[in-house]
Amino acid sequence: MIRTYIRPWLALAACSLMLSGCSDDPAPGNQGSVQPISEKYPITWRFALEEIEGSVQHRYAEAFRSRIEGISDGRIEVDVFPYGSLGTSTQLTELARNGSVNLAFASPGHLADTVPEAGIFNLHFLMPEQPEVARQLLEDPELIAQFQQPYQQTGLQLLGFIPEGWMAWTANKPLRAPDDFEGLRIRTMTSDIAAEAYRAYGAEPAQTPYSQVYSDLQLRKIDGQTNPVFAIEEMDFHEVQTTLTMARASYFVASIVSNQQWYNNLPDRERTWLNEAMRDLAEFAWDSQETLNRQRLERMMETGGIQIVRLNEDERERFRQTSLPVRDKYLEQTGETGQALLEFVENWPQP
Ligand code: 6CS
Repeated sequence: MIRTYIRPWLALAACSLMLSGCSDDPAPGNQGSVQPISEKYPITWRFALEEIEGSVQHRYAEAFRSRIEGISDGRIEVDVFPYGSLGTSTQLTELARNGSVNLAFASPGHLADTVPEAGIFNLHFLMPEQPEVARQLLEDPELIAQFQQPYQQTGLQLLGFIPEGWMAWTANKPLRAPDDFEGLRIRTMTSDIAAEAYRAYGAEPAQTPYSQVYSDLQLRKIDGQTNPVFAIEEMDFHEVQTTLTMARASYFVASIVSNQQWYNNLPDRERTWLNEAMRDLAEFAWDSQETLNRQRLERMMETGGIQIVRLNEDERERFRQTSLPVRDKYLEQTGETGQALLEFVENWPQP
């Protein structure tokens, strides 16, 4: 069934530019230094999401809100802004950089034009395949430390990586070999490296915001797109595509960022609460995306609107070989820092 939607996403820029005037709170970068501690609480942290309600990011943010309110005994409250209320991913990153929001999700698929090193998560056939191994890698303090300087150079503090599941490909045909991508207008996230990964297969990538994907598919301005299964279902992309191909080529990894100055100026105990809440939620984040991806796949299979194709190992190997030159492009953009990151990930011990 093809529905006609009036979607809220495109109204999203309006409030974003006014945001710093929308609240009585002091500007985030200034918090923590002026008032005596007893007078300043409760305070509100603003958390901006790149996804709609019910998504992996939304579930995480709601769990974070509840955890931090618990740890701080109600001193810290969290305002969650789902996608559609503030701006596109790129705009949310800008809001975090200028301090209008305290916390934001920043997906490397968009962020890599600003923080090229983050583009590593757009490379295919690089992440460990086993979830437990990938989890250990993403939570490794040394990995986070290696990313810290590139993020900080742009005014962002990297707080952690959140997994969102394997990226699946949707189109109006199965995508079993690189040849199937020849000339395919596939929507990718907006960074050049995200597009490059599909150009390597012969596709013609369209780098557009998330909010535009459904209508571009519906209007046949593009032929396909790529996202984790949960997102394909919740954004209704399966309604305007016939086939979902599961290649397990890349993993969707989102980063959580804050304004660096705000983070540095946090009173010690607030920084401790923040770090503690994120640590407490690491397991929740993995379980939650696994559950959501499984349930949403089941739901799409039950309704039968989209054909599911799983690539075999030979088919995956052809994609893997074709994808490898993109690593050189990543290195061209990132130099020694990227080289060190790539080696770190490539050499991560696998069972
Ligand atoms: O495709 C995108 O642009 C978006 N996809 C997901 C699953 N999360 C955020 C990102 O902006």
